[in-house]
Parts: sequence; structure tokens; C-alpha cells
Amino acid sequence: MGNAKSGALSKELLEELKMNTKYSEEQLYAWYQKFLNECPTGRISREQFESIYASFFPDADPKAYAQHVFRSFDANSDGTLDFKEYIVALHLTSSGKTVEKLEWAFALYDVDRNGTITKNEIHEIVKSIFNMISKEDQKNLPDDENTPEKRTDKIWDFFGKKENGKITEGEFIQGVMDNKNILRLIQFDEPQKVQERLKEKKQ
Ligand SMILES: [Ca+2]
Ligand SMILES: [Ca+2]
Repeated sequence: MGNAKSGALSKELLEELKMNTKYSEEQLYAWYQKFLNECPTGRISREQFESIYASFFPDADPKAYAQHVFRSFDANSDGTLDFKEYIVALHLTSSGKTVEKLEWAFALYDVDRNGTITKNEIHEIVKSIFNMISKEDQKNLPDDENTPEKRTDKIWDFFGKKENGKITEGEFIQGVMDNKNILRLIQFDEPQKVQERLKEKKQ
């Protein structure tokens, strides 16, 4: 009596998620049931996450990008997404504030998680984004951003750093907030679309 059933949502986690997301207690309980139905182990593996991306992008190569997104959501770096990480990701990509989204974008670009972004890290993410854009669509990109290298140069030049410099989180967020053109270059809006579609599917 009084003990939480195993697999139940703990009061602490519930309170934490209520404070940090827009979801109500009822919504969180409902999400939790759906999450357990889809992932009885209570965790999403990287392979499961990649296969979700693969199913949405049958004609592209989303694996590298999916891995980067997974890393950015795996807050405790244990190689799986638990319910808390899943809900935070859902909240961020569907309704988070701009600053929260940019904090997430910074985490996405900070591949080695050391708190700064190098030009190589930008190149790595931009390459994975290009793998998601069809060859046909790539032809329509402006001349100075139609390859991963050109786009990386364009983003890097904007921040005014030396070739081997580093961008801090504060510089990154401020820079992108000040320049919508950079926002467009760093992002790929498909993750939001994927999340939306997952949401529709589950509701
Ligand atoms: Ca985790
Ligand atoms: Ca880094």
C-alpha cells in the first residue's frame, strides 16, 4: 500500500516535467501510457530512433543526422532515451521557446559535448543535413550554400571566428537570434515534422 506500482510515473518526475514543459498532469499520464505501449522497456534505443527516421526518409540517408539528434536528446549519455528525455524532446521541438530551441541546436552542433562549437563540428552536422536533402532540391539552393563546405563557410564567417576558433553557447544563441539568415542555415525543420507526425500517429 502506498508504494508506486513498478513502471508508474513517479511524483518527482511528474512535478519536474510539469514545471519544465507545457504539459498538464493528465497529458503527461496519457503520454506515459502511450510511451510504454510503444516502448515496453521504458527506453528508446538509438537503433529504434534511427529506424523511425529511416521510415520517414526512405529516399534519403538520415542515419547520421538521426544519430546527432539522438545524442542531443540523450541528456544523461546512457545511449537510450527514457520518458523524461522523450518528453523534453517533444516539448522542445513542438512548442519550446526560441531560446530553448537554440540551446538544443547548440547541443546538436556541439558534437563532442565540450561546451563549444568548432568549424569541424558545424561541418559534420551540415553534412548530415545535406544527406537529408534530395539531389533535386540541392540544385535549387543558392550558389554560396549548395554544398556542405560552402554552407559551413557561410555560417562560420558570420560568427567572425578564426579558422580554428570556438563558438560558445552564449555567442551561438545571440548570433542566431540576431540573424534570421543564420537560423535558416543551421536548421533543418524535418525533425519537427517527424515529431508532429509521430504525435498524430499516437493520438
Ligand atoms: Ca538517456
Ligand atoms: Ca564541441
